[in-house]
Amino acid sequence: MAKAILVSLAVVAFLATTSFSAFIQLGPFYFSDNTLPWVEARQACRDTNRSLVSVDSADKDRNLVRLLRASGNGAIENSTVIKGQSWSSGHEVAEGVWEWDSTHEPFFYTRWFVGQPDALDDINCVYLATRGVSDLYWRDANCSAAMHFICE
Ligand SMILES: [Ca+2]
Repeated sequence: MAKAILVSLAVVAFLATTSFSAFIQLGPFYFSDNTLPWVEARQACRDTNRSLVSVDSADKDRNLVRLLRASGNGAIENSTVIKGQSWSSGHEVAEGVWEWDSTHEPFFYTRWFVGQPDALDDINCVYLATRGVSDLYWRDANCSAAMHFICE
């Protein structure tokens, strides 16, 4: 009995520490099927030799929005590949100092949603908002929140 419980615990521990992310590809971008906190999402991208997406230029931003709109009858929310709010590699290295983790570049290009980012100590990671008219505008959230994510 005790042995069976130990084996069960070992299986649960294995499942808890291993990500089984599946992705749908659209152009150079890979959209996760599952949700993870930011650090785990970053690792899930690394596990496939990719990085969390860095929206570090207007061209890349436009391409991402264009591809998603095309896959969703003109609306990102209708896209068949993006499942919801999605982590990017953007995060704060110090309060008010934003960086693309994948490239370690500061934010030169930005497309924050109105009123964003929140200037809060525990809100330090950037996600791309898909709901309503958000159109992948950037918002910051607590990095421990489980969200979908985009690798490249
Ligand atoms: Ca913050």
